[in-house]
Amino acid sequence: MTDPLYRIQAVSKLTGVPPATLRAWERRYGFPKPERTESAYRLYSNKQVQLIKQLKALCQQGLAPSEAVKLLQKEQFTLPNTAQNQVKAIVKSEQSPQETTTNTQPTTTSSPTIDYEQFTDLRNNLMGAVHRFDPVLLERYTRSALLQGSAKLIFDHIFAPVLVQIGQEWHDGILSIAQEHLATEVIGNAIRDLLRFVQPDQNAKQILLACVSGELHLLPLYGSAFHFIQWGYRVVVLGVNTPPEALKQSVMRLKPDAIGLSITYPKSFEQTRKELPNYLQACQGLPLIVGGSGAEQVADLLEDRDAVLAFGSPQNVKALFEARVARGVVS
Ligand code: B12
Repeated sequence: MTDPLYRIQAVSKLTGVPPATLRAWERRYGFPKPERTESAYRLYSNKQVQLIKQLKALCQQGLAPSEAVKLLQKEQFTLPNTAQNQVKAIVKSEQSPQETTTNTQPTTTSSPTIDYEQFTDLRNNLMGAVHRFDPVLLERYTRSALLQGSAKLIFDHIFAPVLVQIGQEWHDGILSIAQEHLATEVIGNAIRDLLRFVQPDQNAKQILLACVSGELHLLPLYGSAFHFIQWGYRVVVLGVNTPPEALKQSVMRLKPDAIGLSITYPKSFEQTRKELPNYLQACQGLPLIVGGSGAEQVADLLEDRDAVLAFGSPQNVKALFEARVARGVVS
């Protein structure tokens, strides 16, 4: 157990559960089992306080304490290594001083006092709900995630790592298509809400974001949307699988200030390469930025085309992008 901090009275105050009930849960179900001081006082960790809050909430919704304890114990599985590493990488990038200097909006700035352990619990709970294929629990944990901090923080620390893990488990045959779809739908709705809430006002510059034809990886596009919002842009997300013709119509109609294309792993890179001139044409001289883990596959076609390849640190990409936007429409 990490950082045992709270005596039973403090836990009772924090959770609203009387000390007698906490002792009874421990006696009957061994859950949660606090450490003891030398003089045998109970000492609870942050994580245990969160578990007690969840146990209380489940009981209030009508579950017997024994059932609620079983449910919570089931959900305390650890993340596979790959996902854990990704979570760490994302947390690290969020904490790096370089990254924080790119924050231009107070609404999306991270705070040094964030309790990351709390996010681990939430991620595990969300994964538990997906494994159980329980839409009600999934919805509930998704909603509680929305209360955890700024939009970018929630996306980077909770929703993105969970969806990456879900994608990974789907790729590995652990999760079914139905489980993946349910999670993408519920968490996707929450991400779209977050994007709406943190958009700058109508006077801000606008960027149109789309995935190339045959590209179904939407999460990276959402990730890029949070970057653009941080940089002060309003984003319009066209979504996955957007052919050049559809982009062209949207550009003509919406008259954005810039266009962003996302490439992760489309159905055929050959098709993407073939269509790239049409995408460039669809932009009608407006600034184009191309990103995503598959963007390098078309990098050679972007040379001398006055388009930005999103490669390197966010600061670097931001500087390149702003320089291109400053040049405006080029024929
Ligand atoms: C989630 C996922 C899925 C989900 C997608 C859900 C969704 N709605 O997005 C599902 C399960 C549906 C899926 C399906 C497939 N997937 Co998949 N998927 C993944 C997974 C696990 C995570 C990708 C992700 O979302 N990362 C999170 C985001 C936030 O990452 P990001 O790229 O870092 O995004 C940032 C930057 O790239 C940048 N960025 C992105 N776009 C843009 C755009 C602009 C303009 C800018 C400036 C920046 C920018 O900003 C973002 C935020 O910082 C990866 C494996 C992995 N662990 O990475 C495989 C992975 C990408 N998938 C893969 C494959 C092969 C597929 C399938 C083709 C499999 C199949 N046989 O059917 C299908 C179909 C996809 C298709 N045709 O498009 C492969 C690709 C292989 C490769 N060589 O690259 C991977 C790598 C898995 C693997 N190891 O084989 N997948």
